[in-house]
Amino acid sequence: SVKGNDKKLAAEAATDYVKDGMTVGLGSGSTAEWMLKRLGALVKDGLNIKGIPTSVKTESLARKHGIPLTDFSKTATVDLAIDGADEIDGQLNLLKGGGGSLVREKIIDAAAEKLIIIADQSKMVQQLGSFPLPIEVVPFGWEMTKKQIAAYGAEPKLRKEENRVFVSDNGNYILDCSFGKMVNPESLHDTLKSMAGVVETGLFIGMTDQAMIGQNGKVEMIGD
Ligand code: DER
Repeated sequence: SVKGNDKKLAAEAATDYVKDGMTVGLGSGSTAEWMLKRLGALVKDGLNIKGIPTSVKTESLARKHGIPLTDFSKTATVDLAIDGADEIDGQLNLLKGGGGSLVREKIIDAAAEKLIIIADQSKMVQQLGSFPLPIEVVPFGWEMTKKQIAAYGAEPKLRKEENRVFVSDNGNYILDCSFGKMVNPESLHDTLKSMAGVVETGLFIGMTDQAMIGQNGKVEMIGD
């Protein structure tokens, strides 16, 4: 219960940065769900925003909470994105994708003027990589892509959901790759991203402006 509360506190602290008239990138995951709930209440109280969801699941939750939605055919700017993470290091580099939404998350988070990450203390790490790195790959030739990635020391595992291969919102597969602690996550991302068949990795390097970290009933803000 305390843990859940810390996620809720972090999410609500981030929503303080949502101003009238904003287009807001809506993140995915359990911490982001607290953000959606809070934004729904603020919209009900008259806050005028439009959300761009980072997953089909977030889209349906946003609709449930009455948050008006838009998309990139209607808007060229995202004023603020609020998203979760699986790991956050001291430079606010992230490992994301535990929920399988990393491709749309990265498109929206990268487009945002400002990116605020919300999490509890359990996500803070010295070095990224203890959590398996999710890599989205094209289904065609995924076994070959897996082999290429394995050559870099990971054991890529095809993500399954209830014994069926997990298919992302974009119709792709996800390989969860245990690289272990990463000395240089940026160069690892660049190497992986250049491989044929790789759509995106869960390494979000140099993208985060601020993090709201909940711990023991308090929220610490990291970043500018
Ligand atoms: O997949 C992701 O990157 C999501 O942001 C998610 O992993 C965040 O985790 P949470 O459910 O603990 O917020």
